[in-house]
Amino acid sequence: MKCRDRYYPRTNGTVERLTVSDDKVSWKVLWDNYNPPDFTFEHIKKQAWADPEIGDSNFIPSWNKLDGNVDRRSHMGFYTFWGGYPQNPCGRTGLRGRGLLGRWGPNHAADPVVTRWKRGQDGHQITDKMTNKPLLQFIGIRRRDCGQWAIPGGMVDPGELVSTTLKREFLEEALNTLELDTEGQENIEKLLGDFFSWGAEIYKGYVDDPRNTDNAWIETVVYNFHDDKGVIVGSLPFSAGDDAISVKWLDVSNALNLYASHSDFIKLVALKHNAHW
Ligand code: RP5
Ligand code: MG
Ligand code: MG
Repeated sequence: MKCRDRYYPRTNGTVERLTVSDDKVSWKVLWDNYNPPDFTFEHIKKQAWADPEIGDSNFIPSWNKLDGNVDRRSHMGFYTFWGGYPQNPCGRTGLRGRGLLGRWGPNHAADPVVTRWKRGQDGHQITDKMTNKPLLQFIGIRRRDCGQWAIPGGMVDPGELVSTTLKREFLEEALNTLELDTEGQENIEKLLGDFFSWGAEIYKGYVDDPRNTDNAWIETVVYNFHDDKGVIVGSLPFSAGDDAISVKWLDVSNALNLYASHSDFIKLVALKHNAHW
């Protein structure tokens, strides 16, 4: 859905996707003259961390495999090819190329969902009046690129363990550790202790991200780190950093309208805790 919006993100309406109706999303539905525009940002092509163009003589990727340090496997199973280009496992998006994404095929991300129970002044848990279920809260950030609220996630660096990415992105975006001196960073490590060692996997797979194209897409691993008593997370000095411009506790409910498919991930977290949604 979100990668079939008319305009590609950050192009000021200059890059328009071909309209793909719901019934034509699947590659299994024949569309003989399907010929969407081809777009990759010039600055992406120049990045050392990004893939070269397909057909470049120096670029001999091992598709669907761990390619050196670069994980080109998909959580969705084996992806197929058309004309030498990987095909988005969820179907047509109306745009070829990589857009804003660095890799052809899957671009791996990780999303840490840090939660606590919503409590009143006196510390008692707050329950929703309609569903009679306790209210959960999670740390959300406002994205610098589009202004939408989101989970403080980010891309997995080549060779990086997903467990490292989950903690690193949370620290960078919700605790602004990139701007802290050693003392500040050590203080946060002390407050956190082993908090990030006790996560639960919530989801693994495709993300409906507006940056996706027919040939490049984001996949993620979502982990929930829950602080049942709220003492650890209650002591953290939250401050937005890196690609986040604000950070705050957001109440978990179906009124959330988050970036990409992040609301779906939060719903899974709510179900896991039998919290209000
Ligand atoms: C998302 O893009 C993923 O779920 C993750 O939150 C994010 C990673 O991209 P950046 O935040 O690094 O732009 O949809
Ligand atoms: Mg980041
Ligand atoms: Mg991010």
